[in-house]
Amino acid sequence: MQVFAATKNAGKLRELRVIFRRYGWTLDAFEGYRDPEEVEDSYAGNAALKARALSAQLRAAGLDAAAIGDDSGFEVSALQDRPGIRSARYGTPGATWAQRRTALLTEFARTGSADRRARFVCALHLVEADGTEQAAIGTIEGRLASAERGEGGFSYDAIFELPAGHQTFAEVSEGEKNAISHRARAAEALVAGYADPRAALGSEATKRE
Ligand code: ITT
Repeated sequence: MQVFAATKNAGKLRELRVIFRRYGWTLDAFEGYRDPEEVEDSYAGNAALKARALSAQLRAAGLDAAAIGDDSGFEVSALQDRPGIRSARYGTPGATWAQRRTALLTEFARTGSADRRARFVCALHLVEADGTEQAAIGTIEGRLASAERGEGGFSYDAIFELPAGHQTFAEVSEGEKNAISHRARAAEALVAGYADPRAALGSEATKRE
């Protein structure tokens, strides 16, 4: 299936491409995608906003193709799960990613907490060419590292430590991350639901509640 990704984040796009290739889906960026304001208060809500916005833009451009939105975030338990859905906007506006990671480690240190539990969450939302919608969420639990480590990945990867092996997401290979990540888990659930029409009905019913 041909799918356009509603994202301006190159790291996400690269991972989504590799992950969905396993299921025979070809993902591409849409040149000129105009991202909506992320006004919802949930990952799922914002993923839906992105996918629906791109779907409308594809239709306006005369393209009969599916659109997928990804809204994700990094949650630290000792910070009441912040930065969470505001992960892309954490810290000083215009800060570099290295500065944001340092700011988050500093904020955590100030709490004095020994609870380093942290997780990544990814919500995916698919709008097919015929308007059918499908949604899924994936999570990976781990810990906030004491200092950033590793050169791979993007954004918060260098400060997220995996429970097994204690490597950060920036220290493992792309293949290893894409085998277990929040994004991979969300994709697996999305494709499973897509293949099962009863699951699609279930998610529609949930949306209406
Ligand atoms: P789009 O909305 O254009 O997709 P964005 O970067 O604004 O891009 P989000 O609103 O979903 O994306 O914000 C999620 C934030 O969490 C963003 O800063 C990401 O870089 C970060 N993030 C998401 N997945 C990540 C991952 O696998 N590793 C590291 N950081 C991640």
